[in-house]
Amino acid sequence: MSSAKIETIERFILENQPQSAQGDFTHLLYDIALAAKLIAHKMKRAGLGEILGQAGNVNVQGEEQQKLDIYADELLFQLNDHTGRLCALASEEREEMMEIPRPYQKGTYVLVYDPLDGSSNIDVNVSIGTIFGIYRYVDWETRGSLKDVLQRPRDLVAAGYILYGSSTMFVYSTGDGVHGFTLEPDVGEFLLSHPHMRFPSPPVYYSTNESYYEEWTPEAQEFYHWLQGRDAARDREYRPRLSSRYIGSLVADFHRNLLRGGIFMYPAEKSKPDGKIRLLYEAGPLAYLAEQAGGYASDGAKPIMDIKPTDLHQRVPCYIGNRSLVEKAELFLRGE
Ligand code: P6P
Repeated sequence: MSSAKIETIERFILENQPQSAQGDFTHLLYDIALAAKLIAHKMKRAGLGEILGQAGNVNVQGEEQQKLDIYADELLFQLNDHTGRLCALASEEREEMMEIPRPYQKGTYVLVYDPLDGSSNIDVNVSIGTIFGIYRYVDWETRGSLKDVLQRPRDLVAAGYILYGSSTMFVYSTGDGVHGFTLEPDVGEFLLSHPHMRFPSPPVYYSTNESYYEEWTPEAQEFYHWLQGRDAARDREYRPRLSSRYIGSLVADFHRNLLRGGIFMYPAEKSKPDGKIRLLYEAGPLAYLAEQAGGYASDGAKPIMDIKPTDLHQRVPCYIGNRSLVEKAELFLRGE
């Protein structure tokens, strides 16, 4: 038997919660871990719809057939709307922010989330993920407002993701490092498997959808050439030998790069000057994790952590991973 101690996520959260956290914070993380288990359970059967003979939109259990991302979104809301821990929620699946319905009590935290990022990959059995961030409320005047939601990633008190892959992993930080837990499905517990995760060096991968190359700025194209190790006349200094890995699922690409070292980039494009990745519930929480893991996240010019959202669904160009690679991207994008 290994000497490593068995640590469940519940016990780890309790033993490592920030001093400033009250019980609500701890239970909020528990609730997200519960949502993760329920989504993972549902995910395993995602491809069985046809085989189980679902008639129309009613499946073999007689449940209303729901798209998985709608299911995940509803679940995260329903687990949190009545607990008195939150004052507002914002989801990739919902146009507007969600207030806590009366008569439920308003809480002091805000939950922002992408319930199932990359859900188009479900049909092809590629790993997908849930991304979340937790803020403290800032608007003392109301029961929850956009002011509480539209905060800089730097002001997050916690962030994390769940990766539904060959195994289900829960990775999060409350500001004291990044820690990964793997679901033991037979027991239904997330067990500590990756304590103190940090981007290893030298990095091994770069992740980008190079089919958009012609849409990128010349500076982004030059950085891409550097990543590929192509001869950039003005820059012969040492560069790491990198392999290209991109599966079109942000959480999976980010997670692999966190474990092996690398950079994910989704640059600005002529037709999409803010790129594709959403600031509030994708780039922001992952930027928080990246910095907690010794990495860095930039929009190409400045830290994503310092960008105050002006809109719930605002997009941002995204370079995230090993600090050395992201800072190099900034250098190229400044034209230096
Ligand atoms: P593209 C999924 O739709 C997503 O938001 C991220 O998970 C992923 O990194 C990106 O879009 C993929 O975008 O344009 O390469 O298909």
